[in-house]
Amino acid sequence: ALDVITFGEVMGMLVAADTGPLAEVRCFTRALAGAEANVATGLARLGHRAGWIGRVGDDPLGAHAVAALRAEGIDTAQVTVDTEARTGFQLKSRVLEGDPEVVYFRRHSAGSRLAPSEAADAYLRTARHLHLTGIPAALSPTARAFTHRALDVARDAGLTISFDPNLRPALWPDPAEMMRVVNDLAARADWVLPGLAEARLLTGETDAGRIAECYLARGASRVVLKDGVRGARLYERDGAWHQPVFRVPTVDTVGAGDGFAAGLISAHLDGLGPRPALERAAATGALATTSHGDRDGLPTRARLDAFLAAPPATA
Ligand code: KDG
Repeated sequence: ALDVITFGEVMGMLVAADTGPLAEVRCFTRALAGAEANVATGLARLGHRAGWIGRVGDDPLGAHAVAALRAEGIDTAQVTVDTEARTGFQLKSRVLEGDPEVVYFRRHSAGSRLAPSEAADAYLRTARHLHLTGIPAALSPTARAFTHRALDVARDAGLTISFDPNLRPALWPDPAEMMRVVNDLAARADWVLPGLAEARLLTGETDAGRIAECYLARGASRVVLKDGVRGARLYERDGAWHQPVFRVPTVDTVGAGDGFAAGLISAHLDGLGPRPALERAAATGALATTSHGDRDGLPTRARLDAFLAAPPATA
């Protein structure tokens, strides 16, 4: 049986080796992108049994992605090779500070052709926890149907469910639809893990406490608001906790939220309470930013333990 299942689109990625506009960069390094695959990778490195559901094309990017996920020990029993479409990919720039530029080549990709199936339902029922993000719901009607169905199946089978909105306005036809669909998904999850700016947009509230109340009133049992270098706040019905950010040599902020989610879910699987869970999440998220890839910095259990045994100062 699996501890955690997640699903989404995995993409090939070329990360610029030099700084400058993507149109001018000459050298790139191959990596892998995909928020949910990043979370599965983080969990597998921390020693949990993680499964990822998705589709790739019958092409070198797809073959590389599946081999890379398997090499992490991620279960790929529900990964399909789709002969009708190509694996999506993205370019990512290299920056000295701030967030890099990301450009997608993923319209009508194999990943967007994810669709509900009885086999996926049965697979989901074998796990303890489902992690989902708002990205697949933006990709296509069938991927959105998969998302809704996964929530139904997981709720019915008693899995705990975490949801990271991961707003990607570029993938949605219009912002109103994004807000409606993402809010609907959040209302059916146990944990909601937005960035503070995303949560402000989604709830229309500005104050962190008010945002948390909003999600708790809609049925969430745990809300975590991530606020970059200002750290993260975790709210449950009976308390609130703040975790400052660990000072690490950050080279690329993309993937921090995925590392954070992996750490938080890992702590839950290990039976930890809110305070140590938040600390593990912050540590995993911080370490994810120390590499140029989205996932290369994700720590093994030994690396995480060593980091937390002698943590750097917090901001
Ligand atoms: O969370 C990191 C992701 O943004 C990245 O890996 C790409 O999943 C991705 C997306 O769809 O933006």
